[in-house]
Amino acid sequence: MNFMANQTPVPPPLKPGVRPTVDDGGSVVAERKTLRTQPPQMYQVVMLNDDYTPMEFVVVVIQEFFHKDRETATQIMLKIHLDGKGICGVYPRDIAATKVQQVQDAAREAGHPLQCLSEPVE
Ligand code: TYC
Repeated sequence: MNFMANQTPVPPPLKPGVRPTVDDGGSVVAERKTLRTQPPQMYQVVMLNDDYTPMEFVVVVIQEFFHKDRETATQIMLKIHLDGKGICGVYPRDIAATKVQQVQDAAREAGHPLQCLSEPVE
């Protein structure tokens, strides 16, 4: 007896959670994604306190390299003195790195141990 003669083949039952795959004939669909330009990552220049650099030197450095008026520079210096560190300015990465180098060069030149660093914001 021939059981296959006039019967349509029945696919095996699907496992739970498995959906049948639709044969798309191998075509590839490109998804449209709008890529927006992101603002550059900003870096904050952080100055650290120490026990030796004179307050006046720090104030002048902040005025000169971070373009703060004397009042603001004094407030930033005092914050660093009291808290151990403080932000002198926020810039794109290369500019922040240049500020750090300028401060360190000026401090070494004057014989002070003043330290600063840059770090990404957030
Ligand atoms: N603590 C220093 C002093 O008493 C002053 C100072 C302030 C040093 C800020 C570094 O980043 C600094 N002379």
